[in-house]
Amino acid sequence: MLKRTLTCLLIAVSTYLNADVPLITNVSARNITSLNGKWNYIVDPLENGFLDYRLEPHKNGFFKNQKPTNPSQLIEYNFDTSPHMTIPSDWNTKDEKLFFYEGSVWFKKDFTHQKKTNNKTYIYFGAVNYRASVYINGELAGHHIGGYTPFNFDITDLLVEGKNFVVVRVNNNRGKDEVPTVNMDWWNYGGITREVMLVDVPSVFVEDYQVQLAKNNKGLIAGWVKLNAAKAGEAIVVEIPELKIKQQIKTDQNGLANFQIKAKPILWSPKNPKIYEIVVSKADESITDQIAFRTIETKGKDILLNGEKIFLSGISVHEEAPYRQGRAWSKDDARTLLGWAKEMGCNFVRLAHYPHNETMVREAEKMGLMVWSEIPVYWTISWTNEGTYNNAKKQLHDMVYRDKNRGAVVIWSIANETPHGEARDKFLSNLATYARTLDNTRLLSMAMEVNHLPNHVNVVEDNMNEYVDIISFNEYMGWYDGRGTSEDCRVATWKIPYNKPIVVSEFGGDALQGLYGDKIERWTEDFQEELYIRNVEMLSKIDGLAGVSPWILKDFHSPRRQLFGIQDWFNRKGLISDQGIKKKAFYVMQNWYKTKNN
Ligand code: GCB
Repeated sequence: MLKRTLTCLLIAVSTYLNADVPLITNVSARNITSLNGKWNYIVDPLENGFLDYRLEPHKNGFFKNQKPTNPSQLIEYNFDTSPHMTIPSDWNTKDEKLFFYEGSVWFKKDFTHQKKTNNKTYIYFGAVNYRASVYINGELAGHHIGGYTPFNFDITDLLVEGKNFVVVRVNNNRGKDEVPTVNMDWWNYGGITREVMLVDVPSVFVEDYQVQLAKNNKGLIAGWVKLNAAKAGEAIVVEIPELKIKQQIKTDQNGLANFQIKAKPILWSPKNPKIYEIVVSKADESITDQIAFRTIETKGKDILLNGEKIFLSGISVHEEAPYRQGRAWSKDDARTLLGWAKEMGCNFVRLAHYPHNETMVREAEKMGLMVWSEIPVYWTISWTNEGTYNNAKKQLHDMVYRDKNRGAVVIWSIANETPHGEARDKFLSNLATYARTLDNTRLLSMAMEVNHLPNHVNVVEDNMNEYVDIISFNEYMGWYDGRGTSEDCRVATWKIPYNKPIVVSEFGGDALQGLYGDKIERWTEDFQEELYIRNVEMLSKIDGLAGVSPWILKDFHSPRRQLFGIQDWFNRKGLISDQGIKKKAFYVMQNWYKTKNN
């Protein structure tokens, strides 16, 4: 029986199994205990932590964190004498030996806990890439799949008074049917890459809420508050002190309370990123949040923020740390990356190619940057596989749920550079329809591809156009596309037959910072600068151009980038080097954005 359970577990973990525990919203405003810091780790390329040499369930699975009870007992692992890693982080940049490692690593941390009555305790992970199996005191708390979305498990009954331990098996093997799939242009950083915490809440608690303007209505705040339990008659108070709003509501039999409040808040915009403090409370708890109010819509080929036309002066950003390599996760990381975007003159960031950490989105809001957020439905994933679809759907759901109260988020994007085809169309149209049911107040997009025809004719045509609000596409004129020279931009013509706003979600080319030469010499800053000048010239002429987010803010690690002496495992399309030095092309964008409306 045990054998079957473990074998099933391994299979399930490698395909799709998410314990469907609803997400607690705004965890950092709750009663939390951080589990960041030192964790012991054991690298496990052969899954010894689960299986013995016959691939039978191991009697002493690593999740048990066993210690010998007498000196002759054989136990071939010991977390306490194993090295430690500081969490959050990725193992690839924390341990030299693990730079290229993809597989399993087990992590363990000890902690103390005082049990309280009428209380629940959850363990919350901001993200673990890609598969996580979480054990408390040797017992399974749950599994999660998906490297960029948060998850939590109720561990109340697994905790003991005093000393406890948590073990997490993390596995980042790529898989054909996964999201993303086996092939992508960024580092598959493995590990507990975002914050970990214990969250203490009352037994009946406010699990989730939405406080935003009603769709395109500047005078009505609409939302709901939801308890974790189907408890009717619970009194909830929603307050926005600065607007002198205090509204009492009562939950229905589903534990849900809807509300609508007439109000005239100052609207958030890049020029005036006004944020209100709101408080959601009931007798035994009070949650404070920071919320921005704004409207976003399209009209013909224009994007309107608060009813006024706005150009999205953007930049694409990977969640990679400034100055050091590895995953970004902290407030400092966010402020540095977004600070560079502001310095460039941006009012918009495309957070590529997966949901970034919550801090990044919150900081963008504070700094006056509109956000495009996306899921890693990237290139050619398994369009006909139901598990793949459900996985993408779940990641979309969790992205939207986590950030639904962030006014700065204006665009949800559901795919990047996917190939035309019936199965793909079915997959993406279903996903788009689902996205609308999750949130009908924001704009929907997906980064499409360009069809390059003879005589420099570029066409953007995609069956998905009817499902999106914004036509966005990635073009690489002067780098991959055309004849690979920026001169092509001068003669290029564009056919984009839709009456919708156009956002060019990528353009660019590589340059090694500090390498100079002729403007036709690849990899030099001069080549990249020229490419940017010509692209800006070309794109400005496109009818309906409502924004751009060139590729990319900063050089980032990618296993696809092998050119020795130039790339050295970096995609060098950054406008800033991995060491934080600005390249010449940075100033091309800065100068262009000075002429725009931000
Ligand atoms: C793209 C992809 C992006 C790559 C970039 C490149 O179109 O969307 O993920 O990193 O091109 O540098 O080739």
